[in-house]
Amino acid sequence: MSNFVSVTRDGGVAVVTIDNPPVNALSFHVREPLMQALVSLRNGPDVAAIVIACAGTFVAGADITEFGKPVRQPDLRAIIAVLETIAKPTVAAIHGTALGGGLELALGCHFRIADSQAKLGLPEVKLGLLPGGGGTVRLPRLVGPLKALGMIVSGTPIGAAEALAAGLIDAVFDGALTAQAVRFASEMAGKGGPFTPVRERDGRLDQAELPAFDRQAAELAQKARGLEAPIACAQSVRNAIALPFEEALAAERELFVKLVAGDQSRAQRHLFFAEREAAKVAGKDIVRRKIARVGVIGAGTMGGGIAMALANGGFSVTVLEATQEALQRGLAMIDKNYAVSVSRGSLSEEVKQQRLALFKGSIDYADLVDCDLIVEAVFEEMAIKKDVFGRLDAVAKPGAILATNTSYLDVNEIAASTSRPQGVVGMHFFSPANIMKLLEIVRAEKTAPDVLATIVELARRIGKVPVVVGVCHGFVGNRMLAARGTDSEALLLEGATPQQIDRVFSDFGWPMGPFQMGDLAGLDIGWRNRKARGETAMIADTLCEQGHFGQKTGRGFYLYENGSRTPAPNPEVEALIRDKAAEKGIARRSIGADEIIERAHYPMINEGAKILEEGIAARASDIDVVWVNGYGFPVGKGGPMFWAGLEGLDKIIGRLDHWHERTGKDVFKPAPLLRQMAETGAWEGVAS
Ligand code: T1G
Repeated sequence: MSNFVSVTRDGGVAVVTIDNPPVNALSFHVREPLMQALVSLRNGPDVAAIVIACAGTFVAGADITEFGKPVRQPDLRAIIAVLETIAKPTVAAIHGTALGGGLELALGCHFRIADSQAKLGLPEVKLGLLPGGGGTVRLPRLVGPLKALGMIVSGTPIGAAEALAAGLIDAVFDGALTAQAVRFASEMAGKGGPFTPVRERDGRLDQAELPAFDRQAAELAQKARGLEAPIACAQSVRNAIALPFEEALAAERELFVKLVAGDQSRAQRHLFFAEREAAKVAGKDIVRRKIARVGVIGAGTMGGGIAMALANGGFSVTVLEATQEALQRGLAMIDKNYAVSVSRGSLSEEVKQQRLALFKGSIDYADLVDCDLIVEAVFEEMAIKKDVFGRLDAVAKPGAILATNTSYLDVNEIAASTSRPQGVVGMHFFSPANIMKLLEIVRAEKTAPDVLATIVELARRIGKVPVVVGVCHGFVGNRMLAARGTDSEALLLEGATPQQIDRVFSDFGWPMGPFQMGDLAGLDIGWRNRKARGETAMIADTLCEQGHFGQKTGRGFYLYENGSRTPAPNPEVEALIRDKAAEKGIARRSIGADEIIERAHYPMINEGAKILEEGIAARASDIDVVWVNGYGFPVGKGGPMFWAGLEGLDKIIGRLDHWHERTGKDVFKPAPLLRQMAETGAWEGVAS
């Protein structure tokens, strides 16, 4: 047989085992021997039943690295077609993760049994695709169209218990799964056929469900924000109800071929690998420090969210505040946040209690002496940070890691305020810290390699997407955010409106435009930062001087009547902009969407190039991971640096030169690396 597929016998049952570490992706070198095995077992006279099992985890899908290349036969559909011609019972033994093509392979079997900890799903939509191995046509036949629609459009795997209840699997076992599968298969063989392939099971496909299906599909489509895959997924599941099996299968293929060749899927596949690349820090063999107990200093919005993220990852957390009152307020907020999750059904009361049991509150630094990691989340002021780190340095045990959640300040300076700069690192969480995926891990000059490796591993353990960045003002994300916003005031003065700019951003795929985002976060935050840096923004400063900070004051760039969160145009802002433009002698004109896109996004990309030049980010793809996971850059565009490739570096440089000439602003002056990359057509020379 082959190294990747082996066949063993257990009585009359043949066990086909796939072994292609790390996740048993269905690469060509797996598919070919798998096909051979199935063909030979199909007519094997002494084979009563067949079990498909895997070493490690069940198949986690097609091999994503093969996409975009010519498909080598047999492809997955051909293998499943053979599987469905086998008259003797076939059983998939699922443990770990059965995802994408892996679940589709299992849907080609007559029966599926699973370990109680198994996860089953069709996450292709997260790669800008739809299940291309018959999943959209077979899954609805087992779980019903509405359940299938939810699973395929969300791409979120389900657990074994839910899969059993939904009719996706036939039994759940704890341990010795392959042996259980052999017993199950023998029993089925003993009962005798015929065994109905899933493709022939139409019982759950009720045309009468179409109206309800279309309503649900329409709701999901509204959330797609320009992504093609969710729409294609819904269409393909609908075909399973409305069309005969073969026609629906052919239609699925057509949609798959179109999507896999498209920019959106290329972008999302880029992000899949970029996230994994970003988590690779130099020195695979570095011994990580043991982290069991964590301390968090500050129980405000950020501190509370960070403490929850750590507890959700299974860590014991000591929350320290300056006063009892502040501590109680912080712990009450944590309790309330968990209660909200319970009320929404996304957390059980039992798990809530388990998590809360991991928290300990204190107002005494001495209670941090047994912590392996302490994360500081106090007010964003250098003097306060230094005071905290000085006190931490005095109490923390040798080898403890001291982390700061600063989003702008110089981590080298903070580290220098301790006697152990090698143990200091930045952990820049994004608000709400218990939800947002991104963690910018700031490597200071003296941060020890094992500290970095330990925090990257910890980040993955608490479900975060880690990206290691160097020290500069605003690190990668906030620094590029500033560049993106540099010209937004000029756009207003020259003729655009906040609504217009925000609409262009949401059409581009952003969850929200800069003015709505400013109102949501609070205009006073930017105002304080500008004042600290001696910078001004005429319109925003005027609003803040008038006490209009956005949603929290009911008025900002938009109006929020009666506490509503829905922004309404603010005529006073439009008048203010006109007055300021007149004051500055700026003739207002109509400004198009393209101009708005380029004057906001091109400086951002240019800043990204400078960040790469300075080594603040190791790879262009790291910048993409930061922006997609921390700032909502549209996944279908792959992140700012990937999108720059789609947009065309020559075009970007041409327009940057144009605006640099017109405005004289540095953000438009093309970075040398950008010109260099335009010659080579990609972010080469800098791993991407
Ligand atoms: N193809 C190729 N490589 C893969 C892979 C895949 N499907 N899945 C993982 N890898 C690599 C990954 O890049 C990394 O490599 C290593 O394996 C470990 O992964 C026809 C169209 C299974 C939950 O979307 O979600 O089937 O960085 O770090 O955290 O309909 O991997 O070490 O060099 O993520 O333990 C659908 C993708 C494919 C699932 C494990 N399947 N994988 O998580 O490990 S499309 C998916 C995952 C498809 C069919 C279609 C996760 C995991 P390296 P890891 P992990």
